[in-house]
Amino acid sequence: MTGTFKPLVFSGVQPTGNLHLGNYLGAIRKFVALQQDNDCIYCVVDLHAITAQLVHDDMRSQIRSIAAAFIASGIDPRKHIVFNQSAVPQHAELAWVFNCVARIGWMERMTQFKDKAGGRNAEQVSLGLLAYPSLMAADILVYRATHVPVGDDQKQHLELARDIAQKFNIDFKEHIRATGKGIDIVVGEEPVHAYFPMIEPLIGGPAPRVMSLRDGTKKMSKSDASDLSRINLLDDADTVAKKIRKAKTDPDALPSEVEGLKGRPEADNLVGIYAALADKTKADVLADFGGRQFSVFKPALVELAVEVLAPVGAEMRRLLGDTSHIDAILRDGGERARARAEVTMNEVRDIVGFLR
Ligand code: AQP
Repeated sequence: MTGTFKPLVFSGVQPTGNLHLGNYLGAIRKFVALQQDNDCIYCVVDLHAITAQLVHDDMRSQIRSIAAAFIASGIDPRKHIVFNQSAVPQHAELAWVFNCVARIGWMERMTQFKDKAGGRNAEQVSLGLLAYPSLMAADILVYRATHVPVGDDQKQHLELARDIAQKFNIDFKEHIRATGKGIDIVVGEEPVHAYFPMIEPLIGGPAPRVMSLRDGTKKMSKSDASDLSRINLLDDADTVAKKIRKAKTDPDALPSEVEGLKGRPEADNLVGIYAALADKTKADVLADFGGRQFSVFKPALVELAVEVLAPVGAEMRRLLGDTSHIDAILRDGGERARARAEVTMNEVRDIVGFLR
């Protein structure tokens, strides 16, 4: 008889720089929506933050800032779990097991590794940067989480996490049976006796990959040298207005059909942002703005962006004014996460065959 894993949502955000609209629409806003009907664990992934750059002088304030963004956006830390990754050492322990399950070639094929390593030789990038997806798989699977809301840029890492889970399930098949902790599931057409679930990425909506305001072919990113390329959650209304006003566009009016956005990356991006902020589809937005010039659309986008983001920014500032509150939330979340992760790790230790 086949079964299913208990649904559990997990996701994380790195404490590396100011959160921007891409993080908000691609991830955090989805976290908030999912908490209504699901058990959710949301993590500030500080261990990931040292993969690309080792020394951070403001790590603690960055961690608090991400946690504040979660809470300010509407995540309930009492009903769900909000914590920072380094408070739960089981993430790193499971990542080590996964480092031994995964193959080096799988890691070397990751687009994000190739982009971040940027042709530099192996002496200049950390081993952690290469192994990053293995830690990401452990973040999710140490809770045996089933659903992961992320932006489109993380799709490849989640596919890799599925490969790691699948290889673990196959390599340790007999050991999993012996512990009685696995369940029979179907993967594709195949029945599999699984300890780890096949993670389902939750990517989608009208803005799964928010692009730079300066170049519609590049992802909006914390590390872009130009601050005009992104809207930060802590930008004030004037700054948001200035950035949208200066956003690159083309000279044509907006089309009436979504098809008409093809080959117009900047227009497509701004329409997607509007749709995501308004909880509409791109087709809905074009039904209202088709045939209009950017001189009409941009002010409407400014108004909407400020309406949605200003309360989040204001609440973040308020929360960050008293760090003891945020620290208490993270401490409590860390304790609850640790208790859950230890259940999985004890079972993994038994499955692998470590003596405890
Ligand atoms: N532009 C984006 N559009 C949609 N979603 C995005 N995410 C990031 N950028 C976009 C999603 O936000 C979540 C947290 O991201 P992260 O901080 O863990 O990592 P990141 O992808 O490395 O963020 P940045 O801004 O792109 O940083 P740098 O500049 O260092 O590369 C994830 O769910 C991610 O998909």
